[in-house]
Amino acid sequence: MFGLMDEFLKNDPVSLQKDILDHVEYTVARSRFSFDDFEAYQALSHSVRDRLIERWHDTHQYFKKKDPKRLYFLSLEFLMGRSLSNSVINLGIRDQYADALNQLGFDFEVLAEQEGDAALGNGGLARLSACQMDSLATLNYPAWGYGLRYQYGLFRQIILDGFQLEQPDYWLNFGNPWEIERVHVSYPVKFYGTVEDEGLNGEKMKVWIPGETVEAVAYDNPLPGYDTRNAINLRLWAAKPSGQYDMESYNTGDYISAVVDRQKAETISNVLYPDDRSYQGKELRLKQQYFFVSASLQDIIRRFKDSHDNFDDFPDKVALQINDTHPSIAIAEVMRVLIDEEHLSWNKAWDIACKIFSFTTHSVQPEGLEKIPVDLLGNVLPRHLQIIYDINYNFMEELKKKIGQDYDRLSRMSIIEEGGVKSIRMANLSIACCHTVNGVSRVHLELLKMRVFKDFYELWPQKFQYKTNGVTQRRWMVVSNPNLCSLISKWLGTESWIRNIDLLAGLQQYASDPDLQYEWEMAKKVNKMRLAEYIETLSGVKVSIDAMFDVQIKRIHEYKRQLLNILGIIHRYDCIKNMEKSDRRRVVPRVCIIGGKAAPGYDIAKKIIKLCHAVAETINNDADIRDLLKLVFIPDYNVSVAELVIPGSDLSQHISTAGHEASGTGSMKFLMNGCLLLATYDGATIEITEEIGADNMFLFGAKVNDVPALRKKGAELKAPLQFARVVRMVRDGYFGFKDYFKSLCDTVEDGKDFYLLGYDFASYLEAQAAADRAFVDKEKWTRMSILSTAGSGKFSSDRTIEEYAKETWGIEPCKCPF
Ligand code: 26Q
Repeated sequence: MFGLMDEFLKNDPVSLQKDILDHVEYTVARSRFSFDDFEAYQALSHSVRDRLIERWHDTHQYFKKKDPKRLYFLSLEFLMGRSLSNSVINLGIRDQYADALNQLGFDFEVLAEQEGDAALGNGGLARLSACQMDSLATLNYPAWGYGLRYQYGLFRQIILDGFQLEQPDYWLNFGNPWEIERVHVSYPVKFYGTVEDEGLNGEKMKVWIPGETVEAVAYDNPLPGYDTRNAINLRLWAAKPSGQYDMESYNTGDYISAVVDRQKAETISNVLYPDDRSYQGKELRLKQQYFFVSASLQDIIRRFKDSHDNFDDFPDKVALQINDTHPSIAIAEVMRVLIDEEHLSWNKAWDIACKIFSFTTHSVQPEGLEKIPVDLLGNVLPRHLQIIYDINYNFMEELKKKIGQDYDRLSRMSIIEEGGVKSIRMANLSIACCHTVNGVSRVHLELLKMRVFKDFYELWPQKFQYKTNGVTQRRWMVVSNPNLCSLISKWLGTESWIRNIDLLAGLQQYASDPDLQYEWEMAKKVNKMRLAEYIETLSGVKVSIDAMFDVQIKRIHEYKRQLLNILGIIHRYDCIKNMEKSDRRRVVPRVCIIGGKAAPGYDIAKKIIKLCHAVAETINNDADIRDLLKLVFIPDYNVSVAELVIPGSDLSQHISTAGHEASGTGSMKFLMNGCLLLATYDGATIEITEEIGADNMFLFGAKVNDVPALRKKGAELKAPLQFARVVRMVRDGYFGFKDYFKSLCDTVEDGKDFYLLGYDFASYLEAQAAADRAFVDKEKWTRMSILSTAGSGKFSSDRTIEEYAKETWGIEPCKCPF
């Protein structure tokens, strides 16, 4: 199988050039004597893709031969961003391509900028899936990702007069060289219809007679590991009209409407739902969930049956990971397939389901948990509803044996929620079946145990675990911050940290070394210049790179408290305005940078964006303030914007109300890049503090366990005067739009301030003042920065994936020989 080794594509500059030019001519269909940057990018990508496909084929043949237990990672969202740079770095051929392109008169970096982002996800959860896929490939795990190939990714954010507008992200417009359409890998997915009782060999059987069939077609996205031959697959499904026609409507002559109806099938994979955790019970969303789950399971079972004929072996060969509850209909689908199609007994099927599924939850609020109205589920997936009822019946019987007739607790734990709209609680279904329920940070698990899933924890304590999130250093350091990386490799004397991140700890011993400090500051300066140019092109605001770049980039949400940040900026502005001119010399200049999208239906979040622009308008145009303070909003925040902004930041803010951020992963990216954190004790920040020491961060605010008591105090909890003053400035129309901002100001009034902005304000300002003091002491700041990078090792997704592999999935590496 590997005898063809010497026929592999060659990677010397001459072969690469020939390859690129051939793609210009035959793939892009342009003349090799005349093509622009975009065409060059297309040809280049196809050339890289050829190399990817080679490894991907070998990996899959090898997996087939070895037949290890495989992990199937089911997620409705993957936020992959761009692929070019990441691919050539992981394949180890970036420099060769850069040389080849140079000789053709092109710059690799310029071509890489031509690529659009694949934004098939919302935020943290989706980018986490992408980081974990990179680690799975790099660590040689036999894993597959499964998801949906949306035609429209997360909306594009346009800012008009400071207001957010959403525009569709038709990302496939110019083709996507990173995917391989597999027209022959397709499965029918069924919806609607009825369930009938039938007798088979004297046994009663349920038969689902569906009302609609849609075809799922596979699009494969090869994902290369770093420094390995392994390349794994992310298989995304697209909906196509089914090959099975409704002959009747054709024959009755209604040809046009029959074709139009068939075409409607495609809407299933059309558009990604923006993250609105309270937006539930939509039919299309349920169809998306089932569509990708059904196709993936058909694919997984077909692969299993290729080499096995007994389902007893299934749990030894298959681990299914459910990324949040979004794919949890898979549990009912596995039961349906095993019972109705494979004719296993209920008990056998349930035993298998309980052994193969594991579940990770990413939320902290019980009200954020997914519910599907029974009527909706019964209509779209009638057989699944029956199965869920049966699962619940068995679960309730088992529970009664353990806890007796405690009806309150039984009804809290039931998979079925009675009441106004009778619904299926997808989290309860997931916990009832999965062998493991993982939280995403240590404190998140505590919250799950003590609050969100308390009843379940008491019943099955052993199911509940946590795996602190991590991010991949390949993308978040090597791709996005090459200056810093070459510096690190030089000082460590090795590049091995790219695969073994614990080696970064070796930087600690040099943290005070003046030579490293100098080089470290220079690397930061270059990144700040790049960011400053970007800001100027975007917003016309000129910023000084001597100022502290203070950044908060993430989805806009009340609990993430961008409003606290903006109110802090208003306070800073107000202080400068009221200072004697001579005192202004002591002010540490700041460039405050905010970026993020608000869910289209989330009013308050949209007002926060507008307030940011209104405040920026006032401050940036106040001649009195000059370079002492600037505020810029970066529009259309996405993965590639993050890659540019993070390396150029000095300070980053992670200031959620304690107990609300399950983990947070942005903080880890900043940490790796030597940006200091200004943060609350929430999510993974608590663990970051343990790794790098509280004195290397700026921490503030109420702790997780303080929050419930503080909330109880209500209006008794008086916000400090400084807070009242800045809120009053907004209320009184200092920044205009007085009426529009009223409801936003109302959310932080005494007694209504659910996210405790008023309570945390004073300590927030203190933390900011500490950051100012540290920044003017360059030696101290740079040492803190080096120690941040040096202490970031724990937050690599490589560590997270090793833990999942050993403790949850039970999979072993399967390394394809070179
Ligand atoms: C639900 C119903 C309908 C439509 C959309 C949704 C939906 C979509 C996305 C609900 C939630 C999400 C995303 C959640 C998310 O990103 N959570 C974040 O996960 C990160 C990775 O674990 C954590 O670091 C963050 O703390 C957590 O907020």
